Formats: sequence, C-alpha cells, structure tokens
Amino acid sequence: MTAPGRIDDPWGTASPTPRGAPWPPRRDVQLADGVGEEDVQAWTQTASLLHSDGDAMDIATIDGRIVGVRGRTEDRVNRGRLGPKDLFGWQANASPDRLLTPTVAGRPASWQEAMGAVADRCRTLLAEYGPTSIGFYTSGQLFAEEYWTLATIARAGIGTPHLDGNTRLCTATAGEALKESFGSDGQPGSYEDVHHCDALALWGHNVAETQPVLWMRMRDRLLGPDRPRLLVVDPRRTVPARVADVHLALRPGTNLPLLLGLQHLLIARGWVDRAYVDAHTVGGADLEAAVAPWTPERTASACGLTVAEVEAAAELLGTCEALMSTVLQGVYQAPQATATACQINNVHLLRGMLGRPGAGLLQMNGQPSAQNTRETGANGDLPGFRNWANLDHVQELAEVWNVDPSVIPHDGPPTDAMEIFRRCEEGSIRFLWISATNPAVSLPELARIRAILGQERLFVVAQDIFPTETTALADVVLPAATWGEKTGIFTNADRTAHLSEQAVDPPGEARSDLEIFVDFAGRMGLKDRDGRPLVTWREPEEAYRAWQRCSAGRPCDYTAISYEDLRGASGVQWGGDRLYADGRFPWAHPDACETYTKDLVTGEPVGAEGYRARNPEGRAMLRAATHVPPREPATPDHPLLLITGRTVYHFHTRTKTGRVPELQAAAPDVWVELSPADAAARGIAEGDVVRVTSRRGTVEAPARISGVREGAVFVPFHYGYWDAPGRGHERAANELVRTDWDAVSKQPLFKAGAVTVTRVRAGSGPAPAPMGTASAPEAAIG
Ligand SMILES: Nc1nc2c(c(=O)[nH]1)N[C@H]1C(S)=C(S)[C@@H](COP(=O)(O)OP(=O)(O)OC[C@H]3O[C@@H](n4cnc5c(=O)[nH]c(N)nc54)[C@H](O)[C@@H]3O)O[C@H]1N2
Ligand SMILES: Nc1nc2c(c(=O)[nH]1)N[C@H]1C(S)=C(S)[C@@H](COP(=O)(O)OP(=O)(O)OC[C@H]3O[C@@H](n4cnc5c(=O)[nH]c(N)nc54)[C@H](O)[C@@H]3O)O[C@H]1N2
Ligand SMILES: [Mo]
Repeated sequence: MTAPGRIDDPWGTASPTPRGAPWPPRRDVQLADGVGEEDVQAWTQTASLLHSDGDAMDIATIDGRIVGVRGRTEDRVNRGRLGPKDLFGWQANASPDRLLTPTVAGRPASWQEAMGAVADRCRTLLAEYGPTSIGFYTSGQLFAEEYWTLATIARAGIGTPHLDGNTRLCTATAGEALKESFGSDGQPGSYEDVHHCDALALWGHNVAETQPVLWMRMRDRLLGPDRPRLLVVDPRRTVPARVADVHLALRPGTNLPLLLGLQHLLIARGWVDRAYVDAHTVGGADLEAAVAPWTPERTASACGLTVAEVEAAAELLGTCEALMSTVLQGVYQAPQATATACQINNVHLLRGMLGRPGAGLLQMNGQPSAQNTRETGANGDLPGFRNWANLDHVQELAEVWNVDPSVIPHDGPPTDAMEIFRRCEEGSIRFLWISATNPAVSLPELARIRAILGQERLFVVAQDIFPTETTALADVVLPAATWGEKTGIFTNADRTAHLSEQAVDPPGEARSDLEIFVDFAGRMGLKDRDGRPLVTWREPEEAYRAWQRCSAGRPCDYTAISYEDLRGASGVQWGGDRLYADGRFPWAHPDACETYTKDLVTGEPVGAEGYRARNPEGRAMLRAATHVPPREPATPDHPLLLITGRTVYHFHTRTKTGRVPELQAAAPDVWVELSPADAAARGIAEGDVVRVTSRRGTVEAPARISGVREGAVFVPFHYGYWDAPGRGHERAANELVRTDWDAVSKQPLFKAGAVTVTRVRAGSGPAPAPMGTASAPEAAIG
C-alpha cells in the first residue's frame, strides 16, 4: 500500500483550535493500492478496535473484501481523524494464516466435535468437582453482547466466580479507583473537555502513541491561540512531554509520593475549593493528615525530582480554572496503583474540578471494549456495576436472569485473573476457556504462565483469530470471526458507544464469539429457574436488548441507546456529556454503590456497615493513603528499574499489527531503551545488542539510547515468539516481569521491578525502534 506518510507522521495535519471552539473535521482515508473511493461498493459503519478511543470509521468493501477505511467526520470522537493503526490495521483480517477451522489436540476438527469436546469436559468436571473447577479468562476486545452472554453463562448458568477479563491487566485500576472515590465505575469526564480546559495533566499516559486521535485533539488546543498549560508525569520524554510546560520525569514507581506532595502543596497554598469540599465530599480530615508529612523537599527526594519541579506542578494544578486529567498505565501498572489513581481523583475533588466543561477527569481505558467488560461483569464484578456484597443487587440480577439468587456466586468478590491463574497452577481450576487474549505473552513471568497452561490436568480452550503463543498450548482451539466480520457495540473511554457492523463474511469456518458462546450455552443445557433456556438470544441485537434490560436503572443505563440510534451520524454517550454535575454523586449512596470500598494500602474490604457510617448520604470520597516502599527496589545486583509499554505502531502481542506490512516495518523487532548516562556507564552505543536480566528471565535486544530517565530501562512488550520461531525465550518483556499486583485492584505491576543490563556485542546499525516517538534517539531530540 502507498502513503507511508501517516506512518512517518502518525498525527497528520494540525487544525489549531481556540478554547471553546468546535473541533474542525478532517477526513482521513486509507484504501488499498489502486483503489479509489469511487471504486468502493459499500461502506459499513464501525469504530477502531485497536485502542480505547473509539475512532469512528467506515469499512470499504469490494466484492466482499475489505479494501480500506475512512474516518467519520460527523462522529463526536474523532471528527474523521484516524491514527496509524486505524488506517492500516484492517489488512490483518485477510492474513493468510487466520485460524479457519477448530482443532482438538492439534488436529483439525468439525465445530460439532470441538464444541462437543469442550462441553463434555465442562460437564464432567462440574459433576466431579463442581463449578469452582471451571474458569473463564476473556478480553477487552470483544463486543458488549459477547461479554454479556459469557457473564450470563458463567455467573447464572455454571455458577462459577472464576470469570475475569484481561481488563485486570489493563483497566482494573481505573474501575477500582472510580468506585473507591465516586461509588461506581464510569468516566466522569468527556473528550469535549479538551476544548474547554485551561490546564491538562497526563498522568502516566503516553497519549500521542496510545490514543493518537485524542492527542490530535489535545495538540490542536496546544497549538491554538490560548493553549492550556500542560503537565506530563512520565519517566520518558514522550511526544507530549517535549511540549509540556512541566514535565516530571519522576523515578519509576514514585507516583504516590508525588501525588501526596502535590496535595500537600494544594492545601498549604490554599488552592482548595472549600465550598465544594465541604458540601460534596467526605474524608477530608484523614486526607489532610496523610499528606501533611509530604513537604516539597521530602516529595522531591522520594521522586528523584527537584523542589522547583514539584512546586511548578502544584502551581499549574492549583491555579487553573478548568483542569482536565487523564490517567493510564504509568499509574495503573505501577506500585500502589489504586491508591495513586484515587489521589488524582482527590485533586479534582479538592479543586472542585468535576462535572462542568473543561473540568474533566478520565481514568482512561486502554482496550477498545474494556469499558464493556466491566459494565457487563465479565471482569470480576457483577453486571451493571452491581455490588456483589449487596443482597438487593444480587436479587435484581437473579430477576434479570430468572435464576435463584443462590446460583450467582456472591459470598466473596468474583475471582481476579491473577488468582484464576494461581488456581490453575495449584489444580483447583481444571478448565480454562481463554477468549481474545494471549496470556502466554501478556501476563507477567512467562516461564510460569507457560508451565501453567502446559499442564496435563488443565483443559485449555483458546478462542482466537490467529495461531498464537497461547493457542499453541491449548487443548481445543476455536477460530473466531472478528471486527468487520461480526456485529456488536462497544464503548470508548468517554462512555461513547459505537455500533460495529458486519462488512464481510468470516474466513473459513470461523464463527463470531457470540455464536460460539450461545452454542456452548445450548450444549450445556443451561436453564433458568422455570426450566427455560437461560440464554434466550442468538442474534447480536437480541443479546443487546437483553443487556439493555440488565443495565436499566444503573449508571451504565443503555435503555435509551438502540442499534438504530447508533446507526446515526455519531456514537452516543451513556450518562450524558459528563457525570457528577452540581457535585451530586448518586452512585456513592450506600444502597447504590458498586463497592463498599477497600483500604487503599492493604485492599481489605471496609464492609457495608463501615461504608454506611463513613458515607451515609453518598458523597464523593476523598481517600487517604500512605506510601509503602517498593517490593523490588533497585539493588547493586539489579540497579536499573524496568518499565514496559507500547509504541504507536503496534497493538499488544502484535497478532494483528505484526501482520500489517506498514506497521510491522515501522517497528520490526524488540529493543531496549536506555538513558545516555546509563548507556555510557556500560559502554553501550546505539544499536549494540544488550542483555536485560531480572530475577525471572532475560531479554536480548539492540539498545536505543533515548530520552528515558536515568536509572530506568524501557522494553516494549509487543514482541513474543509467533513470528520468531527458534528465538528461545529471550524476546518478550514479560520474561522479565515478576508476579505481583496492586493490593486493591489486583492489577499486575508491569511497570515495576529491577534489572541489570550488560553489553553483549556490537550491533548492525541503529536499534529497530521508531524514530519519531517516545523512543526517538536522544541525540535526535537533544
Ligand atoms: N499504539 C498502541 N496503542 C494502544 C495500545 C497498544 O498496544 N499500542 N494498547 C491500548 C491499551 S490496551 C492500553 S492499556 C493503552 C495504554 O496506554 P498508555 O498507558 O499510554 O501506554 P504505556 O506505554 O503502557 O504506558 C504509558 C507510560 O507510562 C510511563 N511510565 C512507566 N512507569 C511509570 C511510573 O512509574 N510513573 C509514571 N507516571 N509513568 C510511568 C511509560 O514511560 C509510558 O510512557 O494503550 C491503548 N492504545
Ligand atoms: N509487560 C507488559 N505486559 C502487559 C502490558 C504492559 O504494558 N507491559 N499491558 C497489559 C495490558 S494493558 C493489556 S490490555 C494486555 C493485552 O494483552 P492481550 O490481550 O494478551 O493482547 P492481545 O495481543 O491484544 O491479545 C488479544 C488476542 O485476541 C485475538 N483476537 C483479536 N480479535 C479477536 C476477536 O474478535 N475474537 C477473538 N476470539 N479473538 C480475537 C488476537 O489475535 C490476540 O491473540 O497486556 C498486558 N500486558
Ligand atoms: Mo490495556
């Protein structure tokens, strides 16, 4: 395909925009070589499934083949703009190595045989060991209808608590922090806030690479006549960091001390909206006590910053009139994740920065449909943001499903993914059905994950669209249809739902995930309390209607959003523009809340009584936390801190983007980012092959000398083994990452841990890392 322009220039032409003005449209189009827009026979409405932005687009088809995409200029999310993965990613659908037929024990099988084997094993285990021998590990990349069906099967049919999504690795902390501060999940802010804010804070969020279209929006404000001041908190010199008013390149893992210190200054300098705090929050006294010791000097020293930097950040936050914050993995995958994310909520509460234009808070999502995994309760929560510890909520669900409440496991929290894998390891879970996720590359400590999935006694079902490191370890592999080949809705990070319609037939015998789950429910004979089928739907829209009924009266109420509405010009937000206007927090009321909250340090549940005593009327909760030292600090043996993450060109374990020539060529292999000082100290030059070793494993790759903070090492986690047979196990970042998680959200710590780096040999030219992103050579950006 031509037009590598948008590979070299991921963000395209800017449209500088003044405060309060609408964002001008820009129509981005990418078609296969030789195809013009006039050749396209049909355009089918959808949105991007390669990040959480929800960039709306139409799929172009000719003779039943996808030939390109164009952005939808009428859509509120992107006004026609598309990022590099949006523009080029569709090519993966037609890869020659799609999974086309089910396999059982590695041999091709009919659907009848494969699903028969899955249902037989499930039934046998249920009879022998009961529902807790059955586990499901799903995704943030399916459609709402599919998660809802899976949640129905697991919770109301099989009755197992062991259902979670890879959202545990992704946005468990976002959901948890929203619950801990506001009583329920749900993003308070709106993308529109970018156009109204006068200060923008990016907390551990490399937005330019991970939500390029949202960055285009921010960049247009930053290039406009009355730009907001920009704060970036990230140990790397990301593209936003290079244009920030204040860039805090803090020592990795020190987010919580920073936030405690910033709140200390907000309070000490009187930058607090006392009227808002008094009228709408609880917990202020505890918070003041917790931040009191965090003087600027102590904070600066804990974070490896200067006092002036800490003060400049506090001044930016304290003197603006409309603050917008976004938070992502630099917080969620780092130590004390939930405690930190709650402190960012505190900043917005202290400053009265919620529920009005420009005062926007987004505890970001990462995956395209992570929001729906959480809403439908496929994530280790109950559907509709219901509280497992509130019997009334369980009763409501029992009515929705027409089952006895005792069927729905609720004597403890639903099992988180880390615990699901532990139970597989020790043998109490004997059946694990993995859908649309690749844990053999994306979970921490891969040697352990390979050992778990490789056990004889564990029956593994893997439902994917490509052969992966995980399908290679599965007993049964089910070929799925994906985006463009099936229909369903998904919801982005500012609560905007889009309908993604089927444009082409699935390849071979591949079936939609919905069809597969519905088939399983039928084979298992799952029934409601009147003996009728539990899953009463087959088609996506029927599934959606059932989900709408379940969502009624809850924060994520979809009853007013129909498929027909979503076929209109733009995606539609649930909950309106912004949540929590006028300082009202209805979902924090003890009868409505999704959680009775937890202790932010230990994760210990507070319980219904404790919650009611603390927050009887349902106000926002200012949450206090104390800092605890990291569990794996740098030591003389392992003197550098490891951070892992992403580049703009690849998606996760690269099963899709690695099969797209333009994207693969832009970042063809793994690299290791080092600061100039750390490289010099080890005699390492750009492109030299280095060895990164942690207490778990090793990665060998060429070095990029980049703008990462001294003392930190960055490794992208995109590179597994499917396209590198014979490469040993020294390529994937998760060989290095240890098994550890946040006590409150149970999200693993992918941005923590100590490593050592040594030079192996000279390289052959520069590292295979992108040149125009956070990974740019330090020499080039100066
Ligand atoms: N191109 C692309 N886009 C994607 C994805 C993708 O794979 N590729 N995946 C999607 C998904 S699922 C997700 S979850 C999002 C993730 O989106 P992001 O969170 O933006 O991406 P990451 O690269 O994981 O991490 C963000 C930043 O955290 C910084 N960081 C590391 N340690 C710390 C720390 O201790 N404190 C602070 N403040 N910052 C730290 C890193 O330097 C990094 O720049 O992206 C989504 N969009
Ligand atoms: N070291 C490190 N590890 C990380 C992270 C990090 O920053 N650092 N980030 C974490 C985060 S935030 C995330 S979200 C995870 C992502 O981790 P994964 O979910 O494991 O990553 P993906 O490569 O997106 O895997 C999705 C799988 O679903 C398949 N698939 C795609 N579409 C469909 C479909 O429609 N149906 C079915 N059945 N299958 C489909 C894809 O081929 C792919 O194999 O990784 C986590 N792991
Ligand atoms: Mo994610």
